Amino acid sequence: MKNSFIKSGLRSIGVAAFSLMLTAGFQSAVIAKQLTVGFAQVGAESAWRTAETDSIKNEAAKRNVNLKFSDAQGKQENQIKAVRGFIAQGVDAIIIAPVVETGWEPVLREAKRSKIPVVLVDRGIKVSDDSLYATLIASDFVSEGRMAAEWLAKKVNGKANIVELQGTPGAAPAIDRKKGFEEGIKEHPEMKIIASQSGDFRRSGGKEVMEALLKKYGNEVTAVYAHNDDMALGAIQALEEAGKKPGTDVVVVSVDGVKGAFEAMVNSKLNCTVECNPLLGPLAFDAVEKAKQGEKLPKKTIVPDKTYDQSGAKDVIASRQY
Ligand code: GYE
Repeated sequence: MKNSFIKSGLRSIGVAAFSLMLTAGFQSAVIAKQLTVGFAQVGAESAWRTAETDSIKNEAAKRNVNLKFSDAQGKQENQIKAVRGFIAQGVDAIIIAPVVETGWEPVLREAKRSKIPVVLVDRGIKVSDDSLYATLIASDFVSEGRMAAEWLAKKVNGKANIVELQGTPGAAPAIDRKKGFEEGIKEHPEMKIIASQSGDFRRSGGKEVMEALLKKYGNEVTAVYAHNDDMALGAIQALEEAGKKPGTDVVVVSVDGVKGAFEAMVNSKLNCTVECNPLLGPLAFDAVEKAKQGEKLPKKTIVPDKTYDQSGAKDVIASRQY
């Protein structure tokens, strides 16, 4: 009697232990399920962009995510095609760095219908229904433009003839960095934008536009505001080739804070850069994981920025990660 009681007790403990093992095994299988994530990248127009791509790729590898990478070569139609491809493959989530702000509704609706969460990185979009994406992780570009304007205003004592080198037409950072800068110089009536053209966020674009504008305006130009460092570096080259001393004869300010900008500040050719952090991989995959778990995310996470100029460049250049 006693014996059979103990036996049945042991049996039920055994059953309980076995079922516990099964649940634990099942749970770890669920946790370990490898995520497949599509990343629709803009292209490789700038050092910033390459740093962002590396950050996303490295973080995917760290988290054992199967990453499907697509380079749209600067064209929205390629990005849309890539996103449609990701949907057709049934990926678990999609990360998009949208080339331009508009034109996203149809493809995002397709992703939503397929229940694939979309995480936007670095550039915002304009849609009437913000449930079409889970979250946006980006800098505040208006504030970057304002910070560049404020720094320049101090440097030139509120007086300058400025050449503005814009980013890609229709891209959020081009629109907002222009807006913020214009707001920032408004209270300085003697700060004027004498010419404003797109250099497409590329070094070659910055150089070509600057060459043409120098031919047209010559010595009138006293400052350059570039929407990114690559264009500023191109403009610096054009200024030097025209026999000018960038950083001295013409004040140059830009946005991003890439290594090349710090080198140019150490060499006194670039005056100031407003940092825009491209290392978005960890935040992007945190968002992907949360969205997959059904967590509600804030519509926007703002990455903080900081202004750097020649005075501090030497001290921090070695510690810059991109
Ligand atoms: O500033 C620029 C670029 O979208 C914030 O894109 C990004 C911008 C960055 O290529 O260099």
